[in-house]
Amino acid sequence: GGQGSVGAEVNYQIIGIDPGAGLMKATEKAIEEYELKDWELVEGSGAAMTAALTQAIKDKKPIIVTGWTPHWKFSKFDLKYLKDPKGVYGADEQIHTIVRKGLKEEHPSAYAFLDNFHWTTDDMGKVMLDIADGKQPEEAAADWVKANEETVNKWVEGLEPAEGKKLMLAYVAWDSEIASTNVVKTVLEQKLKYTVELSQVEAGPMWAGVANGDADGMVAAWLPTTHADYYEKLGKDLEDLGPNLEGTKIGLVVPAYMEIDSIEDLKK
Ligand code: PBE
Repeated sequence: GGQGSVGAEVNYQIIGIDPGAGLMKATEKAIEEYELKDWELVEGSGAAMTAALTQAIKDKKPIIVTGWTPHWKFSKFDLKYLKDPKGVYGADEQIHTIVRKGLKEEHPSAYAFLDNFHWTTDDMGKVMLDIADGKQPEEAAADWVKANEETVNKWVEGLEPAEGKKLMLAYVAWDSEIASTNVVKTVLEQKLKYTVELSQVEAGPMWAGVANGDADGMVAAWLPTTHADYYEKLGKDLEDLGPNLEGTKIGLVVPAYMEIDSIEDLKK
């Protein structure tokens, strides 16, 4: 540490998100492994993190946040991940779709669609950006579905409509998952005639809710690393339908104008 160091400039604070996020656990581990003794990981939410980032960039001030890809912040701002030579944040991973046991038998159309659901970081990015620009999540999702009719129709090809049967999807208020969960809800409702309720919870209850059958499914499982502990504990009580998106990343993110490049630079 010391005066003039990046630590002093940002009050030795890393702006975090909700405590249940895998990204928070990884950051606690990074603080330990890089021996960032004076540093504090500030708990908050995805929304509080992006608000702090937006303000800092407006003021051209330094800031360090816990960040992830896909996320609209990379389209709005010039940002960089700090290098992680110790590999604490893991390599690229995938977002998986997870459903409760028994869904296949009870709701075969929903199950088949959820199994088919697969899109790209650009697709998700489009929905996220619309929401960041002020569209309601349902509206952004409906617009994406409308603009991507061909892709969507492939997901539901040959499936029987469910005529009002109810489903519950769990999610956490991470911008990426607000986007994906709303798209999945829209497709289930528009194309397969389900009535879908969304349950916004913390990461632990999201995983537990699908495992105990309170929720029918979720599209927010970051594996194999970020949610490894949840999967280890609950994986046997769930059905993993595999990746719905490839090419994610998590880590520490800073504005490009900051003169640091690596997590190791935080020690100076
Ligand atoms: N995230 C976004 C989550 C998964 C989705 C990276 C903030 C997490 O850290 O658990």
